[in-house]
Amino acid sequence: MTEQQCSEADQALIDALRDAVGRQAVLTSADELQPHLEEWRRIERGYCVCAVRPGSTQEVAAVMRICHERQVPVTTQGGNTGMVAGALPQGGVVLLTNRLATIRAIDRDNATMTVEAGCILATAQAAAREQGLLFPVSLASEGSCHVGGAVATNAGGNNTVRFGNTRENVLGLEVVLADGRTWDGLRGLRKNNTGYDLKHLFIGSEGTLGVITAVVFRLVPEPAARETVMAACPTVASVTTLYQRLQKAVGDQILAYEMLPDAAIAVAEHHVDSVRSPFDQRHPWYVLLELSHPEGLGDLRQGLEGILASAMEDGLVTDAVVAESDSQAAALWHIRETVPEAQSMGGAVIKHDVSVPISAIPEFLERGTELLLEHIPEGTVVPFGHVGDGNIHFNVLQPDDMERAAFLELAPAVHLAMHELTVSLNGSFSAEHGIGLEKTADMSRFRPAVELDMMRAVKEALDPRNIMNPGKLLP
Ligand code: FAD
Ligand code: 2HG
Ligand code: ZN
Repeated sequence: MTEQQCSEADQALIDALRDAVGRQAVLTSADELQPHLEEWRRIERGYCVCAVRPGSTQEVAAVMRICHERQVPVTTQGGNTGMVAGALPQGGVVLLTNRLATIRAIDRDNATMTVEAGCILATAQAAAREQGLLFPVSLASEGSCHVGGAVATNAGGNNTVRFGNTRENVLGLEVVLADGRTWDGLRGLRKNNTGYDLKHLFIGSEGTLGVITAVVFRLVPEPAARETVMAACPTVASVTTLYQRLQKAVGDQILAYEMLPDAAIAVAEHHVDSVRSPFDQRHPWYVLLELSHPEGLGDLRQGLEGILASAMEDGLVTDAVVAESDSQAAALWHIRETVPEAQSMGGAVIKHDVSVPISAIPEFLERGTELLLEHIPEGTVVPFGHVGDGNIHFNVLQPDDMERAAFLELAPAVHLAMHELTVSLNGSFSAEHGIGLEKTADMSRFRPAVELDMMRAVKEALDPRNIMNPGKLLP
């Protein structure tokens, strides 16, 4: 393994970091650094002097003191599953959280869990489950993203309709500030009105204000009964109308309400052997919905069958598959969870993570699809995702007969048009993935000056030397 060429200042930085966290915990070779300089989408690339892997909050504090003193940028990286290149360093030090992975405590009676930032999300979920509790945040990337990354991006995911975004599930944080001081805010309280609620500044801050080292999450009782259904729907309007009916009938039992167009299932089937549509015929749209109840199954199944029967009578649903076992439910979820990866298997993807009021979804889907096809007539439009939150991943896939570079060159104009449409419908140009490196220009374009001023004032107060993930989030 070859060391990168580096300046005297860089070498001094590396030596200081090695003294602080140990030689093994400072990575400098090109081979070791490579995975941390690439992103999941394989579009942007990063660069850095070195990566550090601190093994404790104290070591994170030591790293920050060194970088603060020398005014060296620090980019915190968790599972590196982010979709907006937020975790890609643009120089300086990459701070990896994967050695901070301990579950410090589970308080069953308080229904809370204190967990270090580098713990894989699925590991935290499994630990909660062992105690009969449910960790409410769930994403397709949960097998590799970290809880710290989920907090830093305020990740949404599949259970948001019931439990909110990650923010709504965080009770306390431990954060190392830019200057190396540690804030211990690890409280497991549901009520605490003692001045500004500082944790909210760090949730969704994408590593621009501090390094989150540990989190207290609220947990909820593990539901005793779950029902998973895939329903085929003729139109987008039928998808949203079915949602309204479910809300009225079983509102707080809806755990997930996801939408897939036929193109999404076709792409997943094409690229992934284990994916198969559960229907004999193709349908334009599908809903994957999950209901859950803390107690028995009886009423839940009965209620669901009644809703589905009347939806079929009214033409909102043309076919439906109700999972009869956990493995059937898992197979239905497998289809949904495979879509992000399958899309990328056929080439590049121009992504839009956007949200509009649920009432605007049918119009948005129609106009958004037209708009994408105007720009890329041969593209496959794949609008899917968390329709119950109004959050659509309005993606378009690279056509077979178009070069990757030519396709990606179209991205800025396509993004602008799609984001303008979204904002004109009172929507958001970033529903759940954040801003990162990708959407800073949209921040200037779409967020009012007064909001940007307030954000800059917060940034200046907490990171006066601008070393925390510079170039991300704020234009
Ligand atoms: P990273 O990608 O490593 O980092 C993301 C950002 O957070 C960066 O700005 C980074 O600097 C910052 N950061 C990371 N850790 C810390 C920390 N400890 N302290 C301070 N800052 C930190 N997102 C959703 O919201 N909903 C989804 O449904 C969803 N599904 C996904 C499915 C797939 C297949 C993939 C690949 C991604 C998906 N994502 C989704 C995006 C991504 O997984 C989430 O944003 C996730 O929460 C990021 O976690 P991570 O640990 O990978 O963070
Ligand atoms: C999901 O919901 C993710 O699966 C990824 O947010 C979205 O692939 C995408 O665009
Ligand atoms: Zn999503």
